[in-house]
Amino acid sequence: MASSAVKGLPTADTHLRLSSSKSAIVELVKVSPEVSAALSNGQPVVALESTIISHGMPFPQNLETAKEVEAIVRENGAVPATIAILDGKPCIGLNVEELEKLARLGRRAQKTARRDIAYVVATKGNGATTVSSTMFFAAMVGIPVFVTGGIGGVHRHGENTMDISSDLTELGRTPVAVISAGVKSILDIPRTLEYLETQGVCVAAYKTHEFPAFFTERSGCKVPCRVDTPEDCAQLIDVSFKLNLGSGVLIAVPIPKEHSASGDLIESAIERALREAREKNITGNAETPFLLARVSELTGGSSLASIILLDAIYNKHYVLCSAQRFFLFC
Ligand code: PSU
Ligand code: MN
Repeated sequence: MASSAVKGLPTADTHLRLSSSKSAIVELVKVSPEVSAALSNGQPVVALESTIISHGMPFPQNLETAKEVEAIVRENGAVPATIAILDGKPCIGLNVEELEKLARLGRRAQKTARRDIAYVVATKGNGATTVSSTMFFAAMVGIPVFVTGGIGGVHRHGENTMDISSDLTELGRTPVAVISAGVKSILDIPRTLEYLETQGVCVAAYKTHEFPAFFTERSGCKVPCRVDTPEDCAQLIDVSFKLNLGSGVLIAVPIPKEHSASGDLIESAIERALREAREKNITGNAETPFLLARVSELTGGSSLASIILLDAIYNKHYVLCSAQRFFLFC
């Protein structure tokens, strides 16, 4: 033991021993037989998050949507791996019973970002993974592509509150490609893009130069990279990983024009929901679920409908082809 070690504190040696060995990690997580087989056979696997299931919409739409998204992944020749923590066990790939358990738990499942993972596992809780924790687990087992709806970002007034989603730092530190419909305008999109730049994240938009705002194609913010085909996406992801940049790639795919809900209606609902959140002092990780639920109420469910539709559509059109082709390509 080094003589300078402070009594009672771990030394570099003990730290090494305490940090998880590979086999300890494998024991902590459960990879479904289907996902495990696909990974060892080099078949394409697409990771999916679970906060959208627990907190994004009510039962039973959440279960229907989750199943529908998995079916789209399969139709496109890949194996879906929905990720969640059930009874303290991080599960990579859920079977139908597990998916239903999570859908029925709804908000009783804990919204689990990177910072919450250890606690949910240690207390044998049920955790729905956000983008950050889903990326973490996807990278752990070697899933390079992850498809989701909206990612977290810098909140409006984030320059004062410091409320910046850990999704953004995760994108800076974890080599997974996240395919997303962008960032909702409940957040501060220009600052979100600035923050991603600081984190060194490659941000590309599909068939556009503009970063999409989830419900609408346009946010008014330009991105430096434009990709026009699934092959472009695959190439970008492949090069980023081969260069060992260590960071993720964000590919934003706008909602198709014909399906985007009325931008004006949703925008005004967002403004109102934001005011209400301020008045009720709803902050921190409670803010996004509050805003999403309120916007859904204020728009008579049309934003919920749009979320469901979006999950069903954006994958089908482009994204899963890119995930699939990525594997064919490499
Ligand atoms: N944005 C959405 N829908 C969502 C989320 C964000 O439009 O469901 C979820 C995602 O799981 C995302 C998380 O990773 O919320 C971000 O939460 P926070 O801002 O607390 O980091
Ligand atoms: Mn937050």
